[in-house]
Amino acid sequence: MGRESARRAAVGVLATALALGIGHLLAGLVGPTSSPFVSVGNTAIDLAPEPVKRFAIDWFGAADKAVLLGGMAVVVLALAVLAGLLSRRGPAPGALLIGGFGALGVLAALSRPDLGPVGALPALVAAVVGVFGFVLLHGGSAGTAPGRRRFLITGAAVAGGAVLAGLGGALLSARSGAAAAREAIRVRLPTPPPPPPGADFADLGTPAFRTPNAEFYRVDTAFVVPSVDPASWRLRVHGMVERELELSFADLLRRPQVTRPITLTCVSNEVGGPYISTADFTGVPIRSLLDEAGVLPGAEQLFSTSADGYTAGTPLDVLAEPDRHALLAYGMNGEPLPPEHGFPVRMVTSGLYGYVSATKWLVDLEVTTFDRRTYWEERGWAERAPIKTQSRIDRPGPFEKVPAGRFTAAGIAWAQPVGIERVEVRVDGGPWRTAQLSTEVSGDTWRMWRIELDLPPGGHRLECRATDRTGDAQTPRRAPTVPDGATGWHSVFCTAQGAR
Ligand SMILES: Nc1nc2c(c(=O)[nH]1)N[C@H]1C(S)=C(S)[C@@H](COP(=O)(O)O)O[C@H]1N2
Ligand SMILES: [Mo]
Repeated sequence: MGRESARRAAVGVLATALALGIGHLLAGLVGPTSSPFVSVGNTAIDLAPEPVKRFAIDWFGAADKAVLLGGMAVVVLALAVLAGLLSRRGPAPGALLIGGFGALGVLAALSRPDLGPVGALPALVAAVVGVFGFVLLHGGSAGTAPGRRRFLITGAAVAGGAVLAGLGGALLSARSGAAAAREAIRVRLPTPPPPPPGADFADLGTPAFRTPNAEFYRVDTAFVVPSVDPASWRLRVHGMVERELELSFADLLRRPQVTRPITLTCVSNEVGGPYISTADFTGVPIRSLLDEAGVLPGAEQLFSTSADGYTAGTPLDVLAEPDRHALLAYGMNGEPLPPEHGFPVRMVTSGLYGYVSATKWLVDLEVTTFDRRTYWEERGWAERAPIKTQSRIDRPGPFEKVPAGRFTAAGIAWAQPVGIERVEVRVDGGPWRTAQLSTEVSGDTWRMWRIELDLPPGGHRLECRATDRTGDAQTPRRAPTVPDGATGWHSVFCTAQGAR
């Protein structure tokens, strides 16, 4: 790239950086999700075709947002350079390109369910700053050596301004954020008691019975964690009910408090996958709210909406079951909900995959029929999604080399809400042997298993299968995660080494 081209590319990058910096600064005042980068990121997530989303969840897991952020940064940088390079004669082509993308940013912000028209302001101002900044810098970049020096100084000033504006926006967003409210909040929450002895085989590589909040799996469509202030939080329970309810956070805290250990599971979990965790959730039984509101005949689902516009539908017949544990939770393992797990209030329902039953950053509950379609249903996932009985081998790990002879394999099994009756393991297609189970805490939670094997030297294939408390065995039939959860037996290959 010649010196002139480099300069023009720099003009594109500087104008774009300034635009995004100012947009981020304004978003600090208007609301964190109105930042152009964020609203475009959120729109990209919602518009992404279902297989792309599945790919992102499968391959990047909880890092999927960071990967998207990086990808967007690369695209924006490329466009900014292109805007500069296209503007050989005059600033018009680059200004048009930047203006065009600015307009897309405004449209993205306008389409966000959590943002009103004011939410498009940061993107609008960013677009204007981008276009005018580009034109001005372009004019100033032409000419002779002293002009070049001046350009360097201007460029440094603009870059500095962009960074300062961006940092200012980040600071403002952090201060307005839920994190501060969460620190300040006072909620009576029971300290989780130690799980009963033998509730896990963590020394053998299974997860601990209770998952620490920081290690709890996370799956959601939110590019940045929605920020919900408990002081202004209101929950309406409405639709096909006799009496509409409206609750503040304080109202919720005044209600009888229940704490239950529940194992949450994601429908996107492949056989052997990691999207399963357990916590003590504290909150209010959903059934008590529904009873108070009085569900009208003909109603089918509890349609929940989150602060960022995500929706889910929980079958009312499931929520009406007397033994079903479903909570409006505000506590997790003795702490207020962490921001990433739905602060201040989320749903948790034992026995249903998270996408139909565990709405985070909950703001609205509508009693309705299945005609009302939800975020994931519109993308091809099932209306009803009970958790399928599953088991997983955690030890040995895939292709692990283990000593030949006596070896203890271990893993987990789950069948919420009925619980696990039995886990069996076989080696190299041989006879099934029953594993030893961990102490049962509740049908709502996972159970660990372990079994002592005698492995001759060489390669081996281990398989496991679970049977639930109703006597139903885990099916060997392989099914993909779409539309209502993967099935099949988990198997692991390992190599036993050395003499027995
Ligand atoms: N607001 C909101 N709630 C949501 C989701 C989401 O994308 N947005 N994802 C659901 C899915 S698919 C799952 S599996 C659980 C995961 O909860 P966790 O992230 O606390 O583990 O949250 C559910 N609640
Ligand atoms: Mo999920």
